[in-house]
Amino acid sequence: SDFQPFLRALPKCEHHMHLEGALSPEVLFKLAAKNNITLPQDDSAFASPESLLARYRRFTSLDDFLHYYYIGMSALITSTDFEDLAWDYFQHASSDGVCHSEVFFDPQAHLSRGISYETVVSGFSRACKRAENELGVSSMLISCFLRHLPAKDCLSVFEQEDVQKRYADGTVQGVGLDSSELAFPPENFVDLYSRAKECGLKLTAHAGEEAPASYIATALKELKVQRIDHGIKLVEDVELMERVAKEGTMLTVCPLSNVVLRCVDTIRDVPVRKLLDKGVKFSINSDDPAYFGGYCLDNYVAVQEAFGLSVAEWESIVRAGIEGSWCGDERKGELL
Ligand code: ES4
Ligand code: ZN
Repeated sequence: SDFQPFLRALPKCEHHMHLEGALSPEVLFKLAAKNNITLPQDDSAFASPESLLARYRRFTSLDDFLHYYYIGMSALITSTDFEDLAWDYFQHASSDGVCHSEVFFDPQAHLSRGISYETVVSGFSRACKRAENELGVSSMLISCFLRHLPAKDCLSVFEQEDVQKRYADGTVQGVGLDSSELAFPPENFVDLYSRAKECGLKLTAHAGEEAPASYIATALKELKVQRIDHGIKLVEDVELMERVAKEGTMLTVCPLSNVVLRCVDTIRDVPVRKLLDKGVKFSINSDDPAYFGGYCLDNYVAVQEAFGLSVAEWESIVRAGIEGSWCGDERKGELL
């Protein structure tokens, strides 16, 4: 049956989307030419946008993807580059029927290339305002810290004056933790998260994407996160799953990402049915749409094709996504 129009019309919220992950090979090549950035010449994947896209279809792991992701974003230089990238995403989101989107960005991946925090945030925040005004899509910016870097470096970026200024003025409202997972457990970031909590920021972390359920338990207990990004390994620990269900903590699940990065074999292996049956709240998200071959609605359609959910089940998923959003109650009321 053709559920696509029904799924498009649902008032969807997205909670797990990396703005740098909206950079398509085509835009990457254009920006590299404009900004005089040389792409790696020893990797034939960078011969053309087409060959790069073909390479994206053959990712073997999270780390294999991250290698290309960090090279890709090296073409982003000016605040307009960041604005255009985010605006491109918001247009896709809007045409997918996304009403509210809480979006990640990776400050350290730009600071390390000599791009200032203000350049990145001013560009992204202009796109957020434009999305609100022209598309009616509300949004929130969440700064992610790179867990493969030393925790003390993450903390010093967090404490930077220009970074603190954008938390204080409400332009950036949350903190996340991303990048390579297995070798970099959440307990390394206790100091960062306790400072972020003191500052009144929203807290989330990638956990249980490829690492075991124990990383989810630690993120909840030690980092005191309010959400878990991915969290698909939760089903390996039934007791923890029951606790997460009882506490109403939302997982931000990314089905196409999990398949492309080989965290699961097929969409059918994303634990949608188990989460529904145990009453664990989750939303469905695109993660890095330009790399994983689909925006938000593509992920909804893929879940429907694999699981054949009922209208009532879809309505409860979307309602959980609205309730689990970090927008104010007034905005939630408009979405419900
Ligand atoms: C990411 Cl899928 C995923 N996992 C961890 N870190 C990331 N950064 C961008 N996408
Ligand atoms: Zn992610």
